[in-house]
Amino acid sequence: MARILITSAIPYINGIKHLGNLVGSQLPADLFARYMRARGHEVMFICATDEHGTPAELAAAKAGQPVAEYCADMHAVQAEIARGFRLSFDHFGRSSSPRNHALTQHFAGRLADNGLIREVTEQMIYSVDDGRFLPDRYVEGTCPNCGYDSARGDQCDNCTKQLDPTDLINPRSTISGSTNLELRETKHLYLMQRNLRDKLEAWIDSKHDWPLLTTSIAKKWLNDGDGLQDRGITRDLHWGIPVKRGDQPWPGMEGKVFYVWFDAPIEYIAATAEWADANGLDDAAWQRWWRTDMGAEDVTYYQFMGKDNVPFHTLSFPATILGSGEPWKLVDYLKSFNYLNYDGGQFSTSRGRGVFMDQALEVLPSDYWRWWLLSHAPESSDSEFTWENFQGSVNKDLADVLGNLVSRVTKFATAKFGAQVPAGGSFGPMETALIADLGARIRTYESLMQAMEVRKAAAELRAIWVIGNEYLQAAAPWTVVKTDPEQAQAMIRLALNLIRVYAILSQPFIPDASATMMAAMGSEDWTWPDDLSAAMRVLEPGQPFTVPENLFRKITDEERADWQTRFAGVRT
Ligand code: B3M
Ligand code: ZN
Repeated sequence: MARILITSAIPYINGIKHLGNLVGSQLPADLFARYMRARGHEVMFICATDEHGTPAELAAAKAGQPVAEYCADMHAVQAEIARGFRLSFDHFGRSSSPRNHALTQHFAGRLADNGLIREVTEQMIYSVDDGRFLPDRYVEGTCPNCGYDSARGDQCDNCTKQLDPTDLINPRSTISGSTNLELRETKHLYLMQRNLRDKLEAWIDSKHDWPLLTTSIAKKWLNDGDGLQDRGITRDLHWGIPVKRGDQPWPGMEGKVFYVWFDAPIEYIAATAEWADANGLDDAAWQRWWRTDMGAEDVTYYQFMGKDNVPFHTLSFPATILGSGEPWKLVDYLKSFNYLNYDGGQFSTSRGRGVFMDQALEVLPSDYWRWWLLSHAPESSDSEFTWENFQGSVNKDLADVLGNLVSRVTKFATAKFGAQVPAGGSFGPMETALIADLGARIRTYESLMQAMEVRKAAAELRAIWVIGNEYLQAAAPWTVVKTDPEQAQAMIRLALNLIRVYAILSQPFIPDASATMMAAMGSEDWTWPDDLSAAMRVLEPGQPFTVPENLFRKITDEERADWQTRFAGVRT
């Protein structure tokens, strides 16, 4: 039994995430966590909300709420939706937790002790009327590049140029609209990542089994000159983790907070501590996942994220960890994803384009979405959600292939032999051949799941369902029963066992349907079919079973058209 630590990139607190966000981190991480648990490993699966930074403050202001209250509410909303999608986090934490405050301040203190922090005095925009500095999105003005008059301090939405607040022409405060702005000197802390370049490079080079998408992004940032700049890790904001050196004040940094990207990845660790707290456990309980001097040397750590987050996880966060000089666990395997597009364009949170997690669950149960998203995960390239494709996958894979097999077998068996596993006959050459074929496919499925080849694993699982249907088609117990009822009983006994095995194999993808299938077979034995021949005999003659409710329904053309229209517009 191995020990597996899994983290998903932590979603920003401001608003409900869309399906593209879901498939880029939380959902594949859940797939992997479920699979690893099913194989009997000890798993710690961590996620959280990312609650700091200007987006959180601005969203709270828009909602007319104090930011702490807004974050608490939105955390509850996101946690509820995560449950709706059956995301099986061991803990869904909050980056604003006391644990993250303490750990973030601890890391900053260690980095300073190790000579890796320098103080930089710079000119920033200060709003006299608002009585505060205006970092990032707190200032708007005319883009120096294209003349667009509502460019934001960090970027122009019109021409996409990256900006500094001081680049804007005719700047104004987004808080008050005030133009009574001036440049004032302010001091910030910079993490001297450049000093850690060699260490980071050696570490990345040692990761021979990382996917190309991950290493190419890491290398690009490492070598671009641009990438490994020393990085400002503080901001003049109210909401965030106060700048402290460990538990000591940091002279000259009063009233400032750490930059959101400094504290967000530390929340992976903090959320594990929150997990221990929530379960009444001591510090050793979470440290054995994170501290190699406390038992984490035999932990394998997997991270899941969208490609835009890779630089922060291959360079910035490791720089924090390595720079601390303490024995914290570094990531062993980083699985990153491309983007999922929506119906001929991009998903967009700011424009409300696409299907958002709450809306998806209003339309159909989570298994439908899980199956489509995972079987179309944007791995080697971007992929696209279309309603036609979604309808096709659901109707074919889930309803025609899997759902149909379950309903056909259980209904026929009940009608002909009653609601118990029939006892007659014994497995013949066809059954033996199916077991051999299935066994080989399960081994392939296992290696794809282990390698986090999400799409290929889904395709293999589908193939596993298909060969069950092909067997039934060829064996035709509904015909055989007329001439050789004993043999037909053996076939049905095999098919009922097959349903149970499918429940186990499919559970990481479609947990609700799997639970329904297992319950219908009257079993609670989720043992992974290492020995398939034995697994196909677990349901013994006389074992009662039931006909489950229709596992999956088909999506009609009318519904598809309706949803297409409904989600084409802008979410309000
Ligand atoms: N919240 C960005 C995102 O949701 C950011 C990830 C943080 S991971 C530590 O894509
Ligand atoms: Zn512009």
